[in-house]
Amino acid sequence: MKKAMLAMLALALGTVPALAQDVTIRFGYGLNEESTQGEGARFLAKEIDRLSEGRLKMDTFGGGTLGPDLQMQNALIGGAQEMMVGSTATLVGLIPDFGVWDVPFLFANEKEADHVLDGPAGQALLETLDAQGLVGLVYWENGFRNLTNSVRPIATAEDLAGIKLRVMQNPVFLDTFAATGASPIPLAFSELFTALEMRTVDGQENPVTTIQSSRFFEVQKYLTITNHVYSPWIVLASKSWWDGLSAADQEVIRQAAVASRDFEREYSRAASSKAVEALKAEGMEVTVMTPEELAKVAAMADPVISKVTGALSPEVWNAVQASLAEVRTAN
Ligand code: TK8
Repeated sequence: MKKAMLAMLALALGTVPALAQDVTIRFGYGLNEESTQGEGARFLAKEIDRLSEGRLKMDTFGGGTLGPDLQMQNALIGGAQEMMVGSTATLVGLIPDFGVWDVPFLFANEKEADHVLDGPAGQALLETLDAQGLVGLVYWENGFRNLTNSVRPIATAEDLAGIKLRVMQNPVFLDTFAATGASPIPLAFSELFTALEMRTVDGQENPVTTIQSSRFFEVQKYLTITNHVYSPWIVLASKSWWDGLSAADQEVIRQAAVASRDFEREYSRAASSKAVEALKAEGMEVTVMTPEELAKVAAMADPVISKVTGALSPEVWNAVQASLAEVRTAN
């Protein structure tokens, strides 16, 4: 009421351009509020508020309350929800080339991940989302994934045999773990804790920060450090909603998203360095898989990796390889 009157007054006086209407953004994410996703979401909301001087308001919804990643993606495409952060892995059904981030052992460290994701290779992939009704803004960090299970310590490649392992709803993860002799079962993240608790599955794989914030230590005894793949998260907007925003508002959101990316990665890395000790303190038994055993896992997965990379658009794969070569020679 007050704002509308101010707007009319401003128009009548001709002193300032018409005040744009207030916009409320519903931003959903799958992990709980204590997670790195939660920290990143709160930062993004504040930054959007600050940069728009209160004109754009972002409400954050954690714990999958707006639905699992796949459902939110569809809500964004249909224009029923404005924004989200989630795994790139669940975008593969929409755009197979996003499977490039799921290639096991693609990145050796965070520096390589940042360089490739934020460089031309990662940005070109973001642009392919437009044609699918989504706007890809930035990549956040979920992190290098590690294994947990409730059956036995997994120290060797052979130890994976027969472990009922929850994987993301993504063919690369399914095929990779099937190749190692595990029994992969695709499941939405929102159903994972219960599935572990009920022992519908024996184990799962996620970065240590996510294992900690999701309290998987309550239902999983064994943690194996494998760092088998780096998982980015992706901040998405609904394209139909985005197209209705002013260029100035789009710019505010883009800027805030970039700031949130830098913040969230830093936060995630600090949290990650403390997570293993915290998980031990919670009673988890930690095994570090040796490079020799990891090489065996990689060899088992090799036919899958070749199949996956062979099915990618050559431009995407070549751009990723070029970017990796760049960051590796820069050292
Ligand atoms: C959270 C998921 C999660 C991912 C998974 O919504 O599904 O295991 O690692 O972070 O995006």
